[in-house]
Amino acid sequence: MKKKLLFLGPPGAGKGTQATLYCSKFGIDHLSTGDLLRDEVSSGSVLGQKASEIMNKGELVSDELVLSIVERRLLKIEKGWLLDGFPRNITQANSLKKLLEKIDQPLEAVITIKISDEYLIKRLLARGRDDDIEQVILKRLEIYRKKTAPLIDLYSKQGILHEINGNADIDVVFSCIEKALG
Ligand code: B4P
Repeated sequence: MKKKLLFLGPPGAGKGTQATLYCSKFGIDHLSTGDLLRDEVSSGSVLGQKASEIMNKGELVSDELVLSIVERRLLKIEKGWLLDGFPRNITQANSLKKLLEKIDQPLEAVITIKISDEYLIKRLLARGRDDDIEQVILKRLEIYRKKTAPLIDLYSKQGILHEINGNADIDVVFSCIEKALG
Protein backbone atom coordinates (compact mmCIF):
# COMPACT_ATOMS: atom_id res chain seq x y z
CA MET A 1 0.00 0.00 0.00
CA LYS A 2 1.36 3.41 -0.95
CA LYS A 3 2.37 5.70 1.93
CA LYS A 4 3.57 8.99 0.42
CA LEU A 5 0.44 10.55 -0.93
CA LEU A 6 -1.41 13.63 -1.93
CA PHE A 7 -5.21 14.15 -2.14
CA LEU A 8 -6.55 16.81 -4.51
CA GLY A 9 -10.10 17.91 -5.20
CA PRO A 10 -12.56 20.78 -5.02
CA PRO A 11 -13.78 22.03 -1.61
CA GLY A 12 -16.15 19.48 -0.10
CA ALA A 13 -15.03 16.65 -2.38
CA GLY A 14 -14.29 14.60 0.74
CA LYS A 15 -10.49 14.90 0.82
CA GLY A 16 -10.40 15.36 4.59
CA THR A 17 -12.95 12.59 5.22
CA GLN A 18 -11.11 10.05 3.06
CA ALA A 19 -7.65 11.10 4.24
CA THR A 20 -8.66 10.53 7.89
CA LEU A 21 -9.93 7.02 7.09
CA TYR A 22 -6.85 6.11 5.05
CA CYS A 23 -4.34 7.37 7.61
CA SER A 24 -6.00 5.60 10.53
CA LYS A 25 -6.18 2.32 8.59
CA PHE A 26 -2.59 2.40 7.32
CA GLY A 27 -0.87 4.22 10.20
CA ILE A 28 0.55 7.20 8.36
CA ASP A 29 0.48 10.91 9.24
CA HIS A 30 -2.40 13.05 8.00
CA LEU A 31 -1.19 16.52 7.13
CA SER A 32 -4.21 18.73 6.37
CA THR A 33 -3.29 22.36 5.74
CA GLY A 34 -6.95 23.32 6.34
CA ASP A 35 -6.90 21.71 9.82
CA LEU A 36 -3.47 23.15 10.64
CA LEU A 37 -4.68 26.62 9.66
CA ARG A 38 -7.87 26.19 11.72
CA ASP A 39 -5.67 25.21 14.72
CA GLU A 40 -3.70 28.41 14.20
CA VAL A 41 -7.00 30.37 14.12
CA SER A 42 -8.20 28.71 17.38
CA SER A 43 -4.91 29.59 19.08
CA GLY A 44 -5.85 33.28 18.63
CA SER A 45 -2.35 34.14 17.33
CA VAL A 46 -1.83 37.16 15.06
CA LEU A 47 -1.12 34.77 12.18
CA GLY A 48 -4.33 32.89 13.00
CA GLN A 49 -6.38 36.09 12.93
CA LYS A 50 -4.99 36.96 9.51
CA ALA A 51 -5.62 33.42 8.23
CA SER A 52 -9.19 33.46 9.55
CA GLU A 53 -10.10 36.60 7.58
CA ILE A 54 -8.73 35.08 4.37
CA MET A 55 -10.37 31.66 4.88
CA ASN A 56 -13.76 33.22 5.64
CA LYS A 57 -13.60 35.00 2.29
CA GLY A 58 -12.86 31.68 0.54
CA GLU A 59 -9.42 32.80 -0.60
CA LEU A 60 -6.05 31.06 -0.27
CA VAL A 61 -3.83 31.86 2.68
CA SER A 62 -0.32 33.07 1.70
CA ASP A 63 2.05 30.47 0.24
CA GLU A 64 4.71 31.58 2.71
CA LEU A 65 2.59 30.75 5.77
CA VAL A 66 1.33 27.42 4.42
CA LEU A 67 4.81 26.35 3.31
CA SER A 68 6.37 27.10 6.66
CA ILE A 69 3.67 25.02 8.41
CA VAL A 70 4.08 22.07 6.01
CA GLU A 71 7.87 22.07 6.04
CA ARG A 72 8.02 22.08 9.83
CA ARG A 73 5.68 19.07 10.01
CA LEU A 74 7.01 17.04 7.08
CA LEU A 75 10.57 17.11 8.35
CA LYS A 76 9.47 15.26 11.52
CA ILE A 77 7.53 12.43 9.84
CA GLU A 78 9.15 9.03 9.26
CA LYS A 79 6.49 6.37 8.55
CA GLY A 80 4.65 7.95 5.66
CA TRP A 81 2.39 10.91 5.03
CA LEU A 82 -0.75 12.02 3.28
CA LEU A 83 -0.95 15.66 2.21
CA ASP A 84 -4.60 16.83 2.24
CA GLY A 85 -5.37 20.19 0.65
CA PHE A 86 -1.74 20.97 -0.16
CA PRO A 87 -0.42 21.98 -2.67
CA ARG A 88 -3.18 24.35 -3.81
CA ASN A 89 -1.31 26.15 -6.63
CA ILE A 90 1.76 25.82 -8.85
CA THR A 91 4.03 27.77 -6.46
CA GLN A 92 3.16 25.37 -3.62
CA ALA A 93 3.63 22.36 -5.94
CA ASN A 94 7.12 23.56 -6.93
CA SER A 95 8.07 24.14 -3.30
CA LEU A 96 6.80 20.69 -2.38
CA LYS A 97 8.89 19.14 -5.14
CA LYS A 98 12.05 20.79 -3.79
CA LEU A 99 11.22 19.81 -0.21
CA LEU A 100 10.62 16.15 -1.13
CA GLU A 101 13.90 16.06 -3.05
CA LYS A 102 15.67 17.48 -0.01
CA ILE A 103 14.28 14.78 2.30
CA ASP A 104 14.58 12.10 -0.40
CA GLN A 105 10.95 10.96 -0.12
CA PRO A 106 9.37 10.96 -3.58
CA LEU A 107 5.62 11.27 -3.97
CA GLU A 108 4.17 7.82 -4.78
CA ALA A 109 0.62 8.68 -5.85
CA VAL A 110 -1.92 11.47 -6.17
CA ILE A 111 -5.66 10.92 -5.72
CA THR A 112 -8.06 13.40 -7.25
CA ILE A 113 -11.68 13.19 -6.11
CA LYS A 114 -14.18 14.37 -8.74
CA ILE A 115 -17.62 15.54 -7.78
CA SER A 116 -20.42 17.63 -9.29
CA ASP A 117 -20.89 21.19 -8.03
CA GLU A 118 -24.46 20.39 -7.04
CA TYR A 119 -23.36 17.63 -4.59
CA LEU A 120 -20.53 19.57 -3.04
CA ILE A 121 -22.55 22.73 -2.46
CA LYS A 122 -25.26 20.63 -0.70
CA ARG A 123 -22.65 18.87 1.47
CA LEU A 124 -20.89 22.03 2.54
CA LEU A 125 -24.10 23.90 3.30
CA ALA A 126 -25.15 20.93 5.48
CA ARG A 127 -21.81 20.99 7.33
CA GLY A 128 -22.05 24.74 8.07
CA ARG A 129 -18.44 25.61 8.99
CA ASP A 130 -17.66 29.40 9.08
CA ASP A 131 -16.53 29.26 5.42
CA ASP A 132 -19.47 27.05 4.32
CA ILE A 133 -21.85 29.77 3.14
CA GLU A 134 -22.98 29.79 -0.46
CA GLN A 135 -21.19 32.94 -1.62
CA VAL A 136 -17.91 31.76 -0.03
CA ILE A 137 -18.28 28.21 -1.41
CA LEU A 138 -18.64 29.67 -4.93
CA LYS A 139 -15.49 31.73 -4.40
CA ARG A 140 -13.58 28.63 -3.17
CA LEU A 141 -14.75 26.74 -6.24
CA GLU A 142 -13.64 29.54 -8.55
CA ILE A 143 -10.18 29.58 -6.94
CA TYR A 144 -9.98 25.78 -7.12
CA ARG A 145 -10.66 25.86 -10.88
CA LYS A 146 -8.21 28.68 -11.56
CA LYS A 147 -5.32 27.72 -9.27
CA THR A 148 -5.59 24.13 -8.04
CA ALA A 149 -7.13 22.21 -10.96
CA PRO A 150 -4.03 22.76 -13.19
CA LEU A 151 -2.14 20.48 -10.76
CA ILE A 152 -4.23 17.55 -12.00
CA ASP A 153 -2.57 17.87 -15.39
CA LEU A 154 0.87 18.22 -13.80
CA TYR A 155 0.58 14.97 -11.81
CA SER A 156 -1.15 13.17 -14.65
CA LYS A 157 1.88 13.86 -16.86
CA GLN A 158 4.06 12.30 -14.14
CA GLY A 159 1.93 9.13 -14.38
CA ILE A 160 1.02 9.06 -10.65
CA LEU A 161 -2.55 10.40 -10.77
CA HIS A 162 -5.66 8.31 -9.91
CA GLU A 163 -9.10 9.79 -10.49
CA ILE A 164 -11.86 8.74 -8.06
CA ASN A 165 -15.59 9.38 -8.30
CA GLY A 166 -16.67 11.31 -5.17
CA ASN A 167 -20.43 11.23 -5.92
CA ALA A 168 -20.96 8.13 -3.77
CA ASP A 169 -21.22 6.99 -0.14
CA ILE A 170 -18.11 7.48 2.02
CA ASP A 171 -17.32 3.71 2.23
CA VAL A 172 -17.73 3.27 -1.53
CA VAL A 173 -15.34 6.16 -2.23
CA PHE A 174 -12.89 4.67 0.29
CA SER A 175 -12.90 1.23 -1.39
CA CYS A 176 -12.11 2.87 -4.73
CA ILE A 177 -9.18 4.73 -3.15
CA GLU A 178 -7.83 1.56 -1.51
CA LYS A 179 -8.05 -0.27 -4.83
CA ALA A 180 -6.25 2.53 -6.65
CA LEU A 181 -3.42 2.65 -4.10
CA GLY A 182 -3.06 -1.10 -3.47
P1 B4P B 1 -9.84 22.64 3.57
O1 B4P B 1 -9.85 22.46 5.02
O2 B4P B 1 -8.77 21.92 2.78
O3 B4P B 1 -11.30 22.19 3.21
P2 B4P B 1 -12.17 21.76 1.98
O4 B4P B 1 -11.40 21.73 0.71
O5 B4P B 1 -13.33 22.67 2.04
O6 B4P B 1 -12.76 20.32 2.36
P3 B4P B 1 -12.58 18.76 2.00
O7 B4P B 1 -12.53 18.41 0.57
O8 B4P B 1 -11.47 18.23 2.88
O9 B4P B 1 -14.00 18.18 2.44
P4 B4P B 1 -14.42 17.26 3.66
O10 B4P B 1 -13.82 15.89 3.63
O11 B4P B 1 -14.20 18.07 4.90
O12 B4P B 1 -9.72 24.19 3.15
C1 B4P B 1 -10.37 25.26 3.84
C2 B4P B 1 -9.67 26.61 3.57
O13 B4P B 1 -8.33 26.60 4.16
C3 B4P B 1 -9.42 27.00 2.11
O14 B4P B 1 -10.54 27.61 1.50
C4 B4P B 1 -8.20 27.98 2.26
O15 B4P B 1 -8.60 29.26 2.64
C5 B4P B 1 -7.40 27.39 3.39
N1 B4P B 1 -6.29 26.50 2.90
C6 B4P B 1 -6.22 25.14 3.11
N2 B4P B 1 -5.09 24.65 2.54
C7 B4P B 1 -4.46 25.70 1.94
C8 B4P B 1 -3.26 25.82 1.16
N3 B4P B 1 -2.50 24.75 0.88
N4 B4P B 1 -2.91 27.07 0.69
C9 B4P B 1 -3.66 28.15 0.98
N5 B4P B 1 -4.81 28.09 1.70
C10 B4P B 1 -5.22 26.90 2.19
O16 B4P B 1 -15.96 17.05 3.39
C11 B4P B 1 -16.92 18.09 3.39
C12 B4P B 1 -18.26 17.61 3.95
O17 B4P B 1 -18.81 16.58 3.14
C13 B4P B 1 -18.16 17.02 5.35
O18 B4P B 1 -19.26 17.47 6.09
C14 B4P B 1 -18.22 15.51 5.14
O19 B4P B 1 -18.79 14.81 6.23
C15 B4P B 1 -19.10 15.41 3.91
N6 B4P B 1 -18.76 14.26 3.05
C16 B4P B 1 -17.50 13.88 2.68
N7 B4P B 1 -17.55 12.79 1.86
C17 B4P B 1 -18.90 12.50 1.70
C18 B4P B 1 -19.61 11.51 0.94
N8 B4P B 1 -18.98 10.58 0.18
N9 B4P B 1 -20.96 11.52 0.98
C19 B4P B 1 -21.62 12.44 1.74
N10 B4P B 1 -21.01 13.40 2.48
C20 B4P B 1 -19.66 13.44 2.47
